[in-house]
Amino acid sequence: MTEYAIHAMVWVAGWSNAEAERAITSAAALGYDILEIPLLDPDRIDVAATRALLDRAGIRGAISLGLSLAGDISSEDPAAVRHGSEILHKALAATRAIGGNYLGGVIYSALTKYTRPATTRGRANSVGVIRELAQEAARSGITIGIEAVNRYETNLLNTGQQVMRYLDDVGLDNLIVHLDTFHMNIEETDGPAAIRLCGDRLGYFHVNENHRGILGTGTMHLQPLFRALAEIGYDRPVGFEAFSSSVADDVLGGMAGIWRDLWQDSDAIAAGAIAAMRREMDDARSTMALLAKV
Ligand code: LER
Ligand code: MN
Repeated sequence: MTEYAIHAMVWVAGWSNAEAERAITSAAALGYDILEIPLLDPDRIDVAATRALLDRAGIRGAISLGLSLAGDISSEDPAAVRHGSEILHKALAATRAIGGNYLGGVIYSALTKYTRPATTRGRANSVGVIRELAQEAARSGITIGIEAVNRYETNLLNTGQQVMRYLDDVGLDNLIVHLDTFHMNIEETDGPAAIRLCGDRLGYFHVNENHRGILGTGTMHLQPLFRALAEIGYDRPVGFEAFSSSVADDVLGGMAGIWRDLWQDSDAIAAGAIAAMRREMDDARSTMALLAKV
């Protein structure tokens, strides 16, 4: 059974206990299985309270983040690499403490617009830190997700193919490719082909409209993407993301360029998204089953 996830910033900008309660109870009430908590600063989470809220709501937490330049593990500056590594290990501890099994996102570089290409030494630094992180994560059964994002949010991994090469270099099996329709729409030559190429290494899939607003109101064609997911037998999480300046915080909102007020009614867009994702996934699986009989 596919698990459906949703990014907490559909409801809240921060993670006070009141914000945690709002996002967790709202996601659970709409039938989501996983709430993805953005944790750019892992010191700012009350893990015990978060875990209690998740347990009470009967859903699981996942942690995602984008590193800042001060913690850029793809840098050649040892202080930045060290700081980034500390952030990631704290985020891993938080993932474990809330009972989660997934830590991912732009954890391999800063989430920012670079003005220079990644360097060989910087990439090697990134691979080294992620290898250590994944080794530790494996001890608690946690999967590490490497999310390909567009050129304005990293200079290191913009496509699924690049992520697969990076994973080959890390060389461990608790890492997966994380794709996102918003970024794929900008960077992939052919979205469904990218999904097929990643195959069973695809482990997390973000669904976004092309403008990151209300699903179904933009130009994103979900059908071919979900058919490709069905074709590869994808049965891992499918997660909804949407960002609006009326909710997003200054930090992640600033990093991801969330300048416009694209929606206000969080519950309504979250309800529409889970219905759309379920419909697309179910239709795609039925179509594949019919085609298999031809
Ligand atoms: C960044 O643009 C992104 O896609 C998100 O998954 C970051 O949390
Ligand atoms: Mn994403």
